[in-house]
Amino acid sequence: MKTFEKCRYIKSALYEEDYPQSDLPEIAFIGRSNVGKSSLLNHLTLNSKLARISSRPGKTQTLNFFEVPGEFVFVDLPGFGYAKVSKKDQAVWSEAIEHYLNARENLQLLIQLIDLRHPPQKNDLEFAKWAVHNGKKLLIVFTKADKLKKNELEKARKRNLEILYETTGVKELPHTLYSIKSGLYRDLLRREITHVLTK
Ligand SMILES: Nc1nc2c(ncn2[C@@H]2O[C@H](COP(=O)(O)OP(=O)(O)OP(=O)(O)O)[C@@H](O)[C@H]2O)c(=O)[nH]1
Ligand SMILES: [Mg+2]
Repeated sequence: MKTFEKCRYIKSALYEEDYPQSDLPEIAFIGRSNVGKSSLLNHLTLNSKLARISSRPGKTQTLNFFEVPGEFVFVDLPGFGYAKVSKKDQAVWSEAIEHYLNARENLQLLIQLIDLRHPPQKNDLEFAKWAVHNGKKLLIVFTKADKLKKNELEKARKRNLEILYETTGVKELPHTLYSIKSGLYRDLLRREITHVLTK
């Protein structure tokens, strides 16, 4: 198992010339604003101070790079689809994300976060479709599982997978549930990531 706790902040960037010069495998967290990307990174690494989180959407405003020294790099991306951010900022962020996704050669895994409580939204689906059609390795993480009752979890997971299947045409997308309130989900996701990196 990789040593997730050693993860530390490297730098932030919007443009390619500012990306860290590293050829370690990279894993990027992507999804709508407020879905829990930065929280998940902190939970996964047992470091509540690593990435900044907020109950207000639009917190992460740059591509933020975090390294587990010598092993791999996590990239916490700004959220997409937050209407209250100015059109200009939205355009800068989506261009920055798009460029990163297309240009970064050491990007090995995309972890797409989707709120388990709601059906995937238009931009969630557009992204999943893009990733599948461009042959990217994609892992779907349904977040905030603690906000549903136990007997609602499976129903929500099935509904969301069904919608993703309709859009992407892929029947068995790798996926897992997550909640920052449970160590069980942390263990599962750590194992999944380690598995991808050692394949
Ligand atoms: N109950 C619950 N709340 C969560 C969970 N994950 C994140 N949150 C809350 O969701 C809010 C948003 O979390 P962030 O981690 O900042 O979300 P983000 O996706 O990084 O948002 P942006 O940076 O705006 O793109 C915070 O109030 C978190 O405490 C979870 O698993 N369970
Ligand atoms: Mg964030």
